[in-house]
Amino acid sequence: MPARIAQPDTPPSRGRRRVLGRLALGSLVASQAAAASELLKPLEVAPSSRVPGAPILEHPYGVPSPHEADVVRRSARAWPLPGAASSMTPLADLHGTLTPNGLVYERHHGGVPDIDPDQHRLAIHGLVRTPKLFTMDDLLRMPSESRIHFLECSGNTGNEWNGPSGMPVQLTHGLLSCCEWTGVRLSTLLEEVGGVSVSGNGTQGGWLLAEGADASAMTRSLPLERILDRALVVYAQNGERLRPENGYPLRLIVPGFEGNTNVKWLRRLKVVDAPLQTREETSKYTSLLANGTARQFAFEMDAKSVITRPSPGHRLSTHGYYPITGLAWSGRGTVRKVEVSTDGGTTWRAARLVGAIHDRALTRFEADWRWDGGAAAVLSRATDSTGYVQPTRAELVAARGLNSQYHYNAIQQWRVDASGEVRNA
Ligand SMILES: Nc1nc2c(c(=O)[nH]1)N[C@H]1C(S)=C(S)[C@@H](COP(=O)(O)O)O[C@H]1N2
Ligand SMILES: [Mo]
Repeated sequence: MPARIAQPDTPPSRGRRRVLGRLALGSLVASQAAAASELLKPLEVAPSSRVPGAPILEHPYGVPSPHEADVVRRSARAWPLPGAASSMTPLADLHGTLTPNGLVYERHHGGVPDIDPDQHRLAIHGLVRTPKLFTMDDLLRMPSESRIHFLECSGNTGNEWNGPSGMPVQLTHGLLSCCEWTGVRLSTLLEEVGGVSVSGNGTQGGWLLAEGADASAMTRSLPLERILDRALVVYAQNGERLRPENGYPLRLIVPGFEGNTNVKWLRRLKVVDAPLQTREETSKYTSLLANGTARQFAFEMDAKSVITRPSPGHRLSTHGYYPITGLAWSGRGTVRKVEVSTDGGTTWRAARLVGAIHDRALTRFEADWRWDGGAAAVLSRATDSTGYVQPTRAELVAARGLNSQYHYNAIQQWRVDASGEVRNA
């Protein structure tokens, strides 16, 4: 298990502090008066209209505006092993629910391999009727499916188990992304190898061993019955082929299951009749409970939510209206409801769910708020389609103890002080 996370190696507030006051209605009213008198004379020609713009093809592959240069992945920690690394999604600066490919969080156990798609093969073998090797061309010629799903590392937010870490939302919740994934259904591939022939001696429908072609050869056993109706073997994310760091040319997507089961650089699927007890499901990715027993195969990521604006590092510059916005998700279905509190959890009210609500996908919520200038504490609480309600930290610790870093999904509070400073305290 990785050592506990120390203070971030990047300052908790970003280089360019975002002052949320630009969005405040209070300042809008003041600036509207100035703007109204401005409008009595003809509008100036915009300086950017006086000169030709940059030529086309300056960037054959487009890049963000240089003004957004600090919206990048960051890491909360230095990893002790070569190739082991993670980088986190800048949640506070994103809008809607999809994560741009260049900002999808990364977690590698053995570095990013360089794989030639023409040489890459996917083997499907074990308890199947006709084992087969698939080329990328074979897979691209099969019926495809595109679905929007979140991906969350089971270690996400592990730094809050012992109370507020002081970190900003990127470093507390940024092992979280959401993409439209395109590929072939696992069930279609299993039909292609003639179906599974599991012996059925008490193992309920068989398990699937998935293995990556990276230096860590990430290997997990998955219960077939629970994933067959939604697992995908994907070659594309958000409309383009997978990025190298996200599994190019092929990865497994198991919607709602903890990040590490979504094996990247996928080279092998073996149908077996019982879990293989690999390193990643025994020594790693099990949770030691307070009573000394271990919680193993805790696949689903439980319902969770977090406020992304305002969040630590932001400063509210004027009193008045602020939207409280953030993300909610559940590994067990859809988000049914998000409530927010601005008084530390004493009173709650329903937030709006903005945009389409997809199964096992990030869902954007927004609530209206007037900041009167006093101290406040903003929180969000998700309820999913199973009726499960996101727990408080005290409830979570009572159930799981403090021995494990994994599957932390408690309600997260951000404090706003009288100066408008937002902190994770
Ligand atoms: N082959 C392989 N697959 C892997 C990993 C890895 O190191 N090697 N990391 C896992 C972990 S722990 C997570 S959280 C997700 C991260 O996926 P991402 O880097 O695309 O965000 O991939 C999983 N799949
Ligand atoms: Mo992970």
